[in-house]
Amino acid sequence: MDRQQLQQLVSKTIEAQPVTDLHTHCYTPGFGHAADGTGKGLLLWGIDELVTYHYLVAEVYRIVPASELPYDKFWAMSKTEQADHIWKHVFVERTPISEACRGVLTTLKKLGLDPNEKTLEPYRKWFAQQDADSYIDKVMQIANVDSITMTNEVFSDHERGIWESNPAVGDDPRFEAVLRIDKLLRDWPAAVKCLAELGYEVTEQFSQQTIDETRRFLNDWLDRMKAVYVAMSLPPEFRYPDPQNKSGNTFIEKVLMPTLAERGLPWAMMIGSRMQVNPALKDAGDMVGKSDILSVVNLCARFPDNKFMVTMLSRENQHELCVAARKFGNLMLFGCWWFLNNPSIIEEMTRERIELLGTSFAPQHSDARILDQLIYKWDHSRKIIANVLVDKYADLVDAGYNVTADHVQRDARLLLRDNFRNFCQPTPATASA
Ligand code: RAT
Ligand code: ZN
Repeated sequence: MDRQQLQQLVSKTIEAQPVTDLHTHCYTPGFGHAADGTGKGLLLWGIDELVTYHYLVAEVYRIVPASELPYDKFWAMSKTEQADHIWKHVFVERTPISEACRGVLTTLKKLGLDPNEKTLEPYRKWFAQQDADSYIDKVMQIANVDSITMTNEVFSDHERGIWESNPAVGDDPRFEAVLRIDKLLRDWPAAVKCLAELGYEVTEQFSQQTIDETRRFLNDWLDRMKAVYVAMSLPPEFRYPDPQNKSGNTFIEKVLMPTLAERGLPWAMMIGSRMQVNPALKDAGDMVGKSDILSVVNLCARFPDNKFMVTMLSRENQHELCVAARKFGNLMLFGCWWFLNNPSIIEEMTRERIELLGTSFAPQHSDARILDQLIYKWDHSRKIIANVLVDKYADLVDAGYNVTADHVQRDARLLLRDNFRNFCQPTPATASA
């Protein structure tokens, strides 16, 4: 097969392979949605949401600084006013060349709209005609995503209330749930307060009763959500074991690990987010810090019956993290998270991971906060993954190996869908050192 044939085969195969998106912030319509008039819907979609994505809020503040538009004034504006402000300054008066801007353009184009409009009105008219439920099908079809994994924040009173009043809210075959529990490690006293209010007999000291009750809380919510894994975003300072955080160590050892081992479910750790360095920017105010890979190694070694899905936010951590994954079969690397979700870095990380791990990782997740973003996040990433694979297959051809369409198909299936799905199957792991 020559390079041009390879290029065609790989692009076609990667485009055609349905993706199981393992981490998003999109929700079933039962959680309420952007156009339902309540202002509280969790499923965000449409042009005003796309343009006010927090990545773009950060970008507009590089152009119109807070000295010209104080943050509180921006947040007091309606969603449409915020979107108009961002569209004018970031998309019309400047060239929309950043990855987050380009994403909006790709999305509009793939929806059949012209991305050159000077105002948002024509888009608003188009989106107003869509119905949330069938729009999900449309977006999934364009993005070729076969399953959307939610992020279900058990410590959000609003979201918990929805699960409690409508236990079937997660029952939509297009979506899977994930139990998100940052507070249990990031702020144990606040988590204890919340659990106590919910009727669990817990105290800040880890008595056997607190251990049992916290496990009961996790099991109750894993059952209720039918969650496919448990997730946390953790700071760069996260350590295991952590001499400064005894309750954190105990929570991991006595609560989280045994609960998940018993159920055969992974713990997804997203490590390296330094929260709120500029709180005035709200969701756009977080940043990145370098993390400690040895802590992940310690977890994988000490808990061979547990499974760990890990992504790190710092580019500098990626190589060492790949090496760690070579040592432990119970460690699955995933995605190019947040500030890494840019073409140059996706390419670099995907090459590095293939070179060190073959096809045994999950190269990407969308992190879509707004449903329509599935379209661009996957369009952009698929192209990069395909290009990297073409180079890698070309190297095999140079080595005299016969690369066939079956090889490409098998690899596409593993990378975009089955590595994640298989890893989440409720079976215990056994780390191989
Ligand atoms: O990428 C993002 O949108 C971040 O704000 C976070 O959602 C992050 O991905 C997370 O899940 O904490
Ligand atoms: Zn996320």
